[in-house]
Amino acid sequence: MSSSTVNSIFPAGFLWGAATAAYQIEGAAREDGRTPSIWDTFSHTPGKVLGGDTGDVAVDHYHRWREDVRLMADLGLSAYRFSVSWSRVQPTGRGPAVQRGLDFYRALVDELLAHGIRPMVTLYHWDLPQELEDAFPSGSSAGGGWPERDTAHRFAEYAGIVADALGDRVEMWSTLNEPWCSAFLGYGSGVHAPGRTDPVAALRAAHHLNLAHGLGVQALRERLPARARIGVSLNPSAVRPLTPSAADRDARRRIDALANRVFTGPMLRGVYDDDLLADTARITDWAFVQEGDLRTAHQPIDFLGINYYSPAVVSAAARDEADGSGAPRPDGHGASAHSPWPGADDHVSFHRAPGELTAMDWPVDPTGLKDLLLEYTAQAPGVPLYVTENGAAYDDRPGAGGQVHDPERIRYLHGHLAAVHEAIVAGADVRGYYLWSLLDNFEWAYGYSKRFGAVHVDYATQVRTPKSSAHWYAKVAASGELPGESAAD
Ligand code: PNW
Repeated sequence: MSSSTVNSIFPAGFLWGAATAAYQIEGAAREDGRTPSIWDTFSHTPGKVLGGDTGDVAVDHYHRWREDVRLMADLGLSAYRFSVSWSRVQPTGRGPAVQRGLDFYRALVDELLAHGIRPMVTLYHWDLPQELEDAFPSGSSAGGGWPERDTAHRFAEYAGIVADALGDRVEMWSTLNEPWCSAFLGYGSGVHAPGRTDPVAALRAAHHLNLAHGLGVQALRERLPARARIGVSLNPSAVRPLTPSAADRDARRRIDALANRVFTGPMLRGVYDDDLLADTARITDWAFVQEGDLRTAHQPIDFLGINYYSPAVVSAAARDEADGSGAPRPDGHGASAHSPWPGADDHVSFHRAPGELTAMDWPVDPTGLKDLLLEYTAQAPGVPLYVTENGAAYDDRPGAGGQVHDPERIRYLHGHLAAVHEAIVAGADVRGYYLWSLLDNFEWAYGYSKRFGAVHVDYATQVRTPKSSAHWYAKVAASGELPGESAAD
């Protein structure tokens, strides 16, 4: 990427943030009226999460939020993205709200604002109230949840509750985090909650998430003041063909449809593309898409959040070449008993992108981020972009004196921030960056084994220690300038 020794100056007002999600940090899983979400059920099911880890305690943010806001203030962050636990504020997923749950988030927001930190609320970061997963509105025998249309309406009602409670003090609102993961890892490959493995359910879930987004935006618009900014966070796949051959480019097209256009089609353009419908025609006729749904999903949005970690490389299916050997992987990039790619398995093989690997075995390649930012600048003209997640897991261990030295993470962040800057110079309207994550936390199917935090957490004592990357990021945030490469290490 940039091999310059000159500092990259970010636009004035650029937000320097960090991100978290409720289930990954809060703990207090049974306090103040909170009921189980699908992630409580899933993590308590033996064999689903590495080491049998759960979010019961997590990093105890529910009790340590003041300390955590102080940490952010000490690091000079100007923005913080967190999610609301649905079952903490509306335990059954329908009906009246629980005031204590709402009070927690109001107090958190007030504390952030008192420290000059702009909150971004994510309404849904994967923790569906278990009661909604257990409901069977259309008589399905497999379960309810996102494959059921009613869940989208329940989400809109919940969005209204949170808007009523926080709308006077929160300006930035995101409906969903990474609906691809909710639909295809939750109901397709089953490596995320609720752990179902049914390609039809996965596609139904994707549609109802699109519908939920649209209904959610409508519910927010009705209640929020005009200054509110409403958007969504997607994890678009920066997917490349292994070779320029027509066959490999067709594999790329298939994954682009299933990873990206299945959401951006409805949300940004009000359509499901014909090739997506054709590729999945043997699985479903998409009869669950009702008249008007696409119009509902296609709401004007005020920003688009891009979450990015690593690119994907695909080719036409060729079993012996692909690195599909290893154990099932939560990212769907390895052999797995159940695929998160309905209809694509006979056609597509995944390959390792070049580049150093993080502790997730995800290759480091900042160009993917620059490419995505420019691609969505073109696809959503006039819609400001935020990088709502970017970061890396490494095997961080406190050294002598308790300090955590993580030069790999500094290099990762430096490379990706340089990519963001290059995208801005090339015309992308990127308004902010939220590092994933503020704190080490519950990394879903990997439990506490993967540390993404800029701040180290000792899980035995809950002691927080900013890693060297946190101090580095604080300097970048304070100056609004990314040091030239020679100054990165
Ligand atoms: C995102 N994949 O998750 C989430 O938004 C965060 O909650 C999470 O901690 C972070 O990225 C790091 O994993 C993903 O398998 C999980 O492709 C899995 C995948 C992508 C994103």
